Amino acid sequence: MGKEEEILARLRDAIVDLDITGVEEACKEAIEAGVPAYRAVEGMAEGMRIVGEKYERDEFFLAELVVAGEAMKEGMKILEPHLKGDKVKTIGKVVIGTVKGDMHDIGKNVVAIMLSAAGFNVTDLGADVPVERFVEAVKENNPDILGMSALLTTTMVEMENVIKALKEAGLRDRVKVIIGGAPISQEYAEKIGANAHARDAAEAVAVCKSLIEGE
Ligand code: B1M
Repeated sequence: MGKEEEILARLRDAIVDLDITGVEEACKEAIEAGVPAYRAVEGMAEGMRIVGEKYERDEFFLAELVVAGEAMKEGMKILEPHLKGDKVKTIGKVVIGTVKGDMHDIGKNVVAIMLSAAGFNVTDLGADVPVERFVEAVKENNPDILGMSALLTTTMVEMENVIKALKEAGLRDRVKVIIGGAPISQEYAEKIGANAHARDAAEAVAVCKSLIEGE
């Protein structure tokens, strides 16, 4: 196993072991070894996927999900400065948030950081964002793109509610809508009338760039 693979495997395992100090150490080591910060994010995300599987098998409970979430957030604090580019030119404006009823913000944060690094001006509304707040933010900020994240099958329906509310407010034609999160598919995006869907942060950046270019 190469050095990079070894560090990424350690990052993944530290997340699964709920070892916050281990995550921090492996993130620092990744940076020192010249591993691209985004690869380190992916290493942690792989750990989170395994944590989710353990939760489904009743090997982990809510307390473990909370600690795993904290561990990833601590790791992100170390990686974030290395994900940021030194772009001076803004290529577009994005408003992003996790939908109402949904507290999962780690993936949304990764997407927001990667979009900023790519040169987008990002307004992050946070998690548990009500429909009205998304609509208000589109009115106030006049973004090129509205991004919504959902990790729960019970909250993804909120995305459709936001799109309906944008239509009712006469704002739908002013903004492109991209959605993402573990339960979201391309079919779902088409069904609710979103412009696009992305499976991960790297794809979100590519898709947002193409939405801007297609304007
Ligand atoms: Co929760 N949780 N959780 N959880 N949690 C999941 C999502 C779950 C799949 C676990 C499982 O059962 N396997 C399951 C959902 C089942 C379902 O609906 N189908 C679940 C559940 C059930 C719950 C609770 C209901 C548990 C309970 O209370 N009994 C509860 C709900 C709380 C709520 O929101 N109302 C709950 C709570 C939590 C914590 C708060 C403890 C914690 C979140 C901490 C936080 O975010 N601040 C947590 C965690 C950590 C997880 C798992 C383990 C990991 C999620 C994560 O951060 N992944 C998760 C299991 C899993 O996803 N496999 C699980 C890492 C992150 C980098 O990836 O978020 O997928 P992800 O983001 C990716 C892509 O999805 C994509 O790009 C990101 C980066 O590459 N993406 C976008 C995301 N948003 C995008 C937007 C875009 C484009 C791409 O455009 C705008």
